[in-house]
Amino acid sequence: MAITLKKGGTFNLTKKEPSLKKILIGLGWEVKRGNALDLDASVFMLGESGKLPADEFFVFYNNLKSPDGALQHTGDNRTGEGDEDDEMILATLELIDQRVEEILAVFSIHEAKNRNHNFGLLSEAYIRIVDVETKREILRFDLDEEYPTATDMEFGRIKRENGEWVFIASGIGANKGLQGYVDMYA
Ligand SMILES: [Ca+2]
Ligand SMILES: [Ca+2]
Repeated sequence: MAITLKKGGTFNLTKKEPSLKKILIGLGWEVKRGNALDLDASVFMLGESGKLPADEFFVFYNNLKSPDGALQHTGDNRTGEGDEDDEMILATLELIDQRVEEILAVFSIHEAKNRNHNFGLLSEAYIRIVDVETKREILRFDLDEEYPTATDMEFGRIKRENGEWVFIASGIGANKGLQGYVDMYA
């Protein structure tokens, strides 16, 4: 059975799933009826300083692969239609650059300010982690709160702790836009 985390919950991937080699970070959402918006999943691979070791460690729809070859974004989804993962990032844990201490999964609404979009127009947003080898879902975090003012969010974070990878269901809503995260971490 997959573990369902609540906001703030953590899960030690290395300890609980020692055979884990390659994971799929799946993000899904639905747009409430009568609305249309483009949600984007991006990943920031941060070093000890809390910054990207190089710009290319920001993986998103225009930079699908991290320079260490560890992370692969499978591409942009513009509608969120369907129950399956809408955007996905594959991660090979042993390839992750040694400088990387944290991997942040961020959701942002494309041109949210211009189009007056926010998370209140979304439903059933989730992040989950799947073992690629066995196709088994290991954990998921369903966004069960409403975020009517947020246009973007740090959804989950995978952190290196004493050589182990720990997932944190962060769910921190914000209004900085994707560029705001880039400014913070680049
Ligand atoms: Ca998208
Ligand atoms: Ca969907």
